[in-house]
Amino acid sequence: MTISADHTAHEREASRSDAAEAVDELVKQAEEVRRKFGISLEDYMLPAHHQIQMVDPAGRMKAKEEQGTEPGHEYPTPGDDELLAAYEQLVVGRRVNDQNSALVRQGRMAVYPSSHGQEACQVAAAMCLREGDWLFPTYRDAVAVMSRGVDPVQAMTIFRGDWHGGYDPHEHHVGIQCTPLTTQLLHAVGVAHAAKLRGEDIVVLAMCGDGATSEGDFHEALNFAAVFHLPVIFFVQNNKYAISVPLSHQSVAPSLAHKAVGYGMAGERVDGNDLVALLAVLDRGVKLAREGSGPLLVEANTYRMQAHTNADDATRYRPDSEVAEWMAKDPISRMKTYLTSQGLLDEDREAKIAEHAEQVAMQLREGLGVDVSVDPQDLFSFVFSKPTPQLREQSALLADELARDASATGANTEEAGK
Ligand SMILES: Cc1ncc(C[n+]2csc(CCOP(=O)(O)OP(=O)(O)O)c2C)c(N)n1
Ligand SMILES: [Mg+2]
Repeated sequence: MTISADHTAHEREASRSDAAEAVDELVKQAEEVRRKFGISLEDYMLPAHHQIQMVDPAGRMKAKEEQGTEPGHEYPTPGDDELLAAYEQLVVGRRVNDQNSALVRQGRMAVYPSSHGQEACQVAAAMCLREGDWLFPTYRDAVAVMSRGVDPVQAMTIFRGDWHGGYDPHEHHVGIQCTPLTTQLLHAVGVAHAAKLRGEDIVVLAMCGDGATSEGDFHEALNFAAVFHLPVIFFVQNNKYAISVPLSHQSVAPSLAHKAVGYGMAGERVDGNDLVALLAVLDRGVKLAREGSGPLLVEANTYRMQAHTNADDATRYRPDSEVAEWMAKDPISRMKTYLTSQGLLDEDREAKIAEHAEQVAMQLREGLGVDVSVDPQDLFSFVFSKPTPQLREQSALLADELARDASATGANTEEAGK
C-alpha cells in the first residue's frame, strides 16, 4: 500500500487536532469537577477513602457521614420501588443459583459457575441500565443476564454444553457470556465506540472478575475507553479468588478501583453485598456516563461463597472460617431486614416473591430436563464464516468416525435381529 504525502499530512493534522481536543476535554472536565464538587479532577478520579456502604450487614441504614461518601463521591439513596423490585430479583437469583447447582449434580447441566453470594452485584448490574443500553457478562453472570430479561432457560443453555448459546444478543442487548477472560470488555468498548460515532445515546456496562484485571485485554479496554471518552462502566466483582489464586497474588494495588486513575477515568469501590449502595453507585455512574462524563470503574467488594465451578474443590485453598465470615455479610438477609424495618416487606409479599422464585426454578428444571438431539457437526458451525483448513479436516474426521459408528451399530442391530 502506498501512502501519499498529502494523506500523511492530513493524518498528522487530524491527530494534532485530536490531541488538542483531548487536552481541551481534560481542562473542561477539571473545571466542571471543581465547579460541581470543589475538588481536583485527580481527587474525583481516585476512589473515596472508604468503600461506599449504605446498609450494614445487620440490615441497618447507616448515617450519611458513615456511608464512606465524601465530596465528589456522594450518592442519592435509591427509591423504594427500585429497591423492592431489586430484592425480588435477588431472591429469584439465589434460587436460580441453587437450582442450577442441583441440575449439575443431576447431570442436566455440564457446568455452572455459581454467583451464590454475589447476587446483589448481578441484580444491580442489570437494573441500573435502560432498555437500549448493553450488558456484557462473563460466565459467572447468568443471574445478571436473566435479571436483564433474558428467558432463564435460554440464559442457562450455554451451560448444558450442547449448544453455543441460548439467546440472541441483539434482542435484549446482552452480549454472550464470555469464558475467555476479559474479551467481553473489548466487545463492550467496541459497541460503545460505534454508538458514539453514530450519535446513539447508550451506556454499556461490562463485567469482569478480580483475576481478570491482570489480563492484557483489561488494560487495552480501559485505556481505549478513557482515551475515546466512551460511556462504559467497567464493573469488577472482586470475589477474592481467581479459581484458587487469592487476590493478594493477583494485585497489590491499594484497591482495584485505584487502577482507574492510571487510565484517566474515575474509580469507586462499593460493598458488593449491599444492594442499596451498589444501585446508588451504578445508577449515578450510568447517569453521568449518559451525560458524557466518560468511563467509570466500579469495584464491588464481595465473595464467591461456593467453589469456582462444580469441577473445583475450594476447601483445598481457603479456610472454612473465611467462608463463615462472609456468610454473615449475606446480601439477601441484610436487604430483607432493611426492607422489613422500613415497612416495605411483609410476610404476604415475601410469600409472593418466594412463589415467583419457585416458578423460575421449575421452568429451569423443565427446560433443562428435556433431552435434545444435536448434530455433532454443529461443533464446527458458527466459529468462522469460512471454516479454516484445520476445522475442515477435523470435521471430515468426525464425519468418518460417525459413519463407521453408524455402520457398526447397524451391523450389530442386524446381528441381534437374526
Ligand atoms: C484468557 C483466559 N485465561 C485463563 C482462563 C482460565 N480461567 C477461567 S476462570 C479463571 C479465573 C478468573 O477469576 P476472576 O476473574 O476473579 O473471576 P471469577 O471466576 O472469580 O468470577 C481462569 C484463570 C480463561 N478462561 N481465559
Ligand atoms: Mg474472582
